[in-house]
Amino acid sequence: MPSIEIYGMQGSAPCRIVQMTAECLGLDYTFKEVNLMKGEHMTPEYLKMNPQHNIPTVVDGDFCLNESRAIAAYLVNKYGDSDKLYPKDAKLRYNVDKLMYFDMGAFYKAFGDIAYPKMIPDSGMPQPEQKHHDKLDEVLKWINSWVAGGKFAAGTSDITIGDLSLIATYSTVKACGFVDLSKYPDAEAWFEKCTGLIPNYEKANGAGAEEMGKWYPK
Ligand SMILES: N[C@@H](CCC(=O)N[C@@H](CS)C(=O)NCC(=O)O)C(=O)O
Repeated sequence: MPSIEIYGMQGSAPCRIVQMTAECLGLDYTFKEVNLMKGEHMTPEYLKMNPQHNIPTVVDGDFCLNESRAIAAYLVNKYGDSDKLYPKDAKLRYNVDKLMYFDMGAFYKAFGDIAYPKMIPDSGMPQPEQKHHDKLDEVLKWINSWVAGGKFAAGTSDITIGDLSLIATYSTVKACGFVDLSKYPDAEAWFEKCTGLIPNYEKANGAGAEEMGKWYPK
């Protein structure tokens, strides 16, 4: 199995999606730290790999990729010895794609609207109001309903990259500690089940989520 390079930071949820995908595939990877606080994502070398200057960037041979969920799909397409993580069946693939778009556009957005203004007070982002907490509650209720009865989020019989994408955000919400997740018992059970299925979970996601959680003022 060849090796890929993942450029990023452990705290970054998008980087953790890629790491969890690599772990589930048994793909060898080298993690290369790109410290955003030190501006390492703006160097000419990094911009050559990823002109969008975000993390993660993945280097697979002479191919440079960015956008974490698209990277996860690419890795399964290229290296998966089955399509379980990213089913080829049109309806199931739609379910998985929907989760990944939902994670980026709704779940992480709802989390970020609350967390980032607190973590980075001088960001200029407006401080969260009740409506932002209500939105995150609505999103979590949807997730809770999708995984009710012990299901994976896309309704598949195996974990998919849709679950991995949601887990990256869910674990970050959990680590920040501002939501009482006991209100979503099916989501809690799903989270525990998924973390037990992802090889090297702590290295790939758990420790990074905790690191990110420390930034949220307690
Ligand atoms: N949609 C992108 C988001 C990546 C992203 O925004 N990464 C943040 C860190 S979590 C970043 O690199 N920010 C610095 C920048 O965009 O210049 C993905 O999933 O890969």
